[in-house]
This record gives sequence, structure tokens and C-alpha cells, in this order.
Amino acid sequence: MRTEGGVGAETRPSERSAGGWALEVELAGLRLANPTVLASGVLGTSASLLARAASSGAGAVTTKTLTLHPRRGNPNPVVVELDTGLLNSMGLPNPGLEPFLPEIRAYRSSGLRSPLIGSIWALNSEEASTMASMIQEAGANAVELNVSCPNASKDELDTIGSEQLVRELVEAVRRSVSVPVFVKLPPLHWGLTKLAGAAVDAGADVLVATNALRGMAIDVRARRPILSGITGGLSGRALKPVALRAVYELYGEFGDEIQVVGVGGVQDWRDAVEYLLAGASAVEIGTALIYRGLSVFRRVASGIEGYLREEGFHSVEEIVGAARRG
Ligand code: RRO
Repeated sequence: MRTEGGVGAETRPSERSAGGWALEVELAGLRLANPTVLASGVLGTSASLLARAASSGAGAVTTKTLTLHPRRGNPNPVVVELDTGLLNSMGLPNPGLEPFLPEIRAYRSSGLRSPLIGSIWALNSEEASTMASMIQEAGANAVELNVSCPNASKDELDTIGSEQLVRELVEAVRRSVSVPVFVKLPPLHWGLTKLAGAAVDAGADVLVATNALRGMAIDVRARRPILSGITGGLSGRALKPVALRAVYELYGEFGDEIQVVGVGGVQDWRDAVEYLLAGASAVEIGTALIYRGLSVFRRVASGIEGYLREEGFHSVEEIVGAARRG
């Protein structure tokens, strides 16, 4: 298990809560006041929304995924609410990296301490490298390379899942920045370890598991798919057991070399603790914000603290991967 930079040894007494239960975590050298992170895609579209998430208690915040050039995204309808979660076919809408950089600068000059993770998507090394340098230059504390958008076009999707491409993209980003490199993986079963292995070999610092599952919904009266993009990414409740399994597998395979972040269906402290026990060092929260609002960050964090206290632990790090140690 990864122990260097451990919270237990390095946390100053003043950073511990009165009862001695520290929520602070270290993620690839970044200090997070607690292990909750705003996931990419929700609220990460402006400095003010990123700042609202941080001031509501998010330990770190992630931008909406950016591409080098602007993308309109898909026409409506792009979201369907299901009883098991949310299906989206946004299609990477964003203004392009350059026009977004002032938002990153504004967030960084706000004085908020939650690190900012800049999410980028590229299909070749040159773009990945350019984008990573620009986003670091603007002040991002880490780069999250999204190699798993479920709503890319068919041709683009065909390239996702290629170990070779993941290796090239991660290498390009790694060469271009000094900040930590996160890689956001798809919820694949077959091939996940190989894809993650390519990212680890190429120099990734953190594996983020997982992006949304590809799915669809059909309107039985109209007799056609509801989403304009036909298929979409399923996030929320249904994703949790799938992403939890991915975290458990990745931690088992790579936990000695790299940290893992869990994402998918975290609504309350119990979900978050499951991810930590499976091997995640932090959890990203996205869909739950739509249903539970910004208070979810503080509620999840204080629930984790309550759990640590009740179970006799003194740091988050002590429980990371504990489900493997039995
Ligand atoms: O914008 C999207 O359609 C989108 C992205 Br980039 C992603 O990574 N995951 C997702 O569910 N939707």
C-alpha cells in the first residue's frame, strides 16, 4: 500500500479536529481538506461555480472537460432522469480551452484552498501536450486527462479503449507538465487493467474510476431513443457498484504504485466510505449535486469523520483499501 506522504505522520495537530480525527488527505502531493472532490461535468463550467463548490466544502474541484477547440455539444434532449441514475449525452460542450483559461485564473486568485483539477480531452498527443501546458500555466493544480467520454462521436469512440492511444496521451501530458496527472478511465471490465496499466507505465499519478457507463433510453410512444445522441453516459446510483468494483481491482493491481480516486453514485458518507475501503484515496461527487445540492460535500465529509470516530481510526488513510486487507 502507498504510504509515502501519509497524512497520519504529517498532519499538524492544528489540522486535526477536536476529537483527533483528521479528514485531510494527500493526493499526488496535493493537500485536500477532506476527501470529497467536485467531479468533472457538474458545476465546473465557471470560476464562480467552482468557487461555490469549494466554499461548500469540496476538498478539490474539477473543471468541465475542455477540448482545444470549442464544441457545441449535442442538441436537446441531452439528459434523461431514470430511476437508477442520470443518462446524459452532452457531447463535450465547452468554449474551448483558451476562452476558459480566465476562469481558471479567477478561481486560483480567489484564495480558496481546494486544489483545481483541469479536465482535458484530446485525441492526439500534440493536442494533449498543448492543452496540458496551457492549463498548468493558467494555474491548474493538476490535469485530469479524460480518456473515457461516453459521448464522443462514433469515430472518436473507436479510439477510446486503445492502450496505445492512452499511453501516447499520458506520455504527452506527463512530458508537458510538472503538476500531477490524473487519468479518468471508463467503467470497462475486460481490458480495464490493461488500459490503466498503460496509463501507469506512461507516468500517470492518479487513476480516476470511473466515467459514466454507456446506456440508452427509448420513448415507447414515440418509438425512438429519447436522447438526441441516441446513447448516453449513465451516472448516479446504477454506476456505483460498477465503479466500486473498478476501484477495488485497480487498487489491488496498482495500489503500490499509484493512488486511485472513486467516482460514481456517491450520495452519502456510506457510499464514500465504501470507495475508501475499496482503495480510493478520495471520491468525486457529481450527479448527487443535482438531487442533494451543494451541502452534499459537508454532509459526506462529516459522515466520514463520524465513521472514523466510531470505528476507532484517526485518519482517512488508515481505511484506504482496508476491504482488501480484511
Ligand atoms: O460532455 C459529455 O458528454 C460527457 C463527458 Br466529456 C464525460 O466525460 N462523461 C459524460 O458522462 N458526459
